[in-house]
Amino acid sequence: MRKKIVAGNWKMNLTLAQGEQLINDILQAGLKLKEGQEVIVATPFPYLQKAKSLLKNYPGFYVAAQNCYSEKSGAYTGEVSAEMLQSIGVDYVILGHSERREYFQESNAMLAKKIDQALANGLKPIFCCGEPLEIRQAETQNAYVAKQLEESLFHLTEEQLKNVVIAYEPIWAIGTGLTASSAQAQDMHAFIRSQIANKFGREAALHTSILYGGSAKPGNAAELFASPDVDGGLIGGASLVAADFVAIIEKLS
Ligand code: 3PY
Repeated sequence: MRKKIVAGNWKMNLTLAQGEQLINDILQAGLKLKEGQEVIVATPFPYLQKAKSLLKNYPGFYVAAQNCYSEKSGAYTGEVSAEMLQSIGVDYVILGHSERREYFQESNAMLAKKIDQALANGLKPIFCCGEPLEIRQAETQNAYVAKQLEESLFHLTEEQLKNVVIAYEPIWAIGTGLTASSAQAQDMHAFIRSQIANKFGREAALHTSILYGGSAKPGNAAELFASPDVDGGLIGGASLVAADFVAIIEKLS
């Protein structure tokens, strides 16, 4: 009913030749995606077109950017607009990754504008949310994530929300080797779904894919993906190794 997705977030890694090799190695594995399953590679900007051309004959495989700017166009040196991404055939865009929130001061309000730009240009946002360690320790993660959803997504219409994928990424599990337990992930995913249901209705909530991100790897993917509200993963480090990424994709049910 809702899409099951594994998305690889390459972050700022690999040369073009290495990226091309990685995609070819993934394709070599001959994965047979089931109906409703998708694989996404989120490459650095300069490789998007190449990635798209390598994947274009493979149904179920898509390309994502890792960011776009919050304005339509203009004097914003160094930025990349959603329209530019659309013009080279990009399908998805990751928005609000915790690294962007932390190192580039992206606020919930700015992310709302980025979401609008992405949707207005036919890109599907993968909207990241998640709490830092001190919030988890204070057990206030639900309120923290609810605010992120409210301030960046809840201005959308139900129709627009259909094109949004949510990724829950507990910050304490990103690049740290720590992973949320499948129970912690399921609890938060169910909470996110309940928030969407309250705002947009039950149907919309049931159709929204919610991915888990944060040190997901072949060894824990099956357990994470088995939870009823976990619809796949946004994969960091393990997406840079073809065998690991393929093994994670194979855990999708
Ligand atoms: C991680 O797993 O480290 C990620 O940041 C995925 O986006």
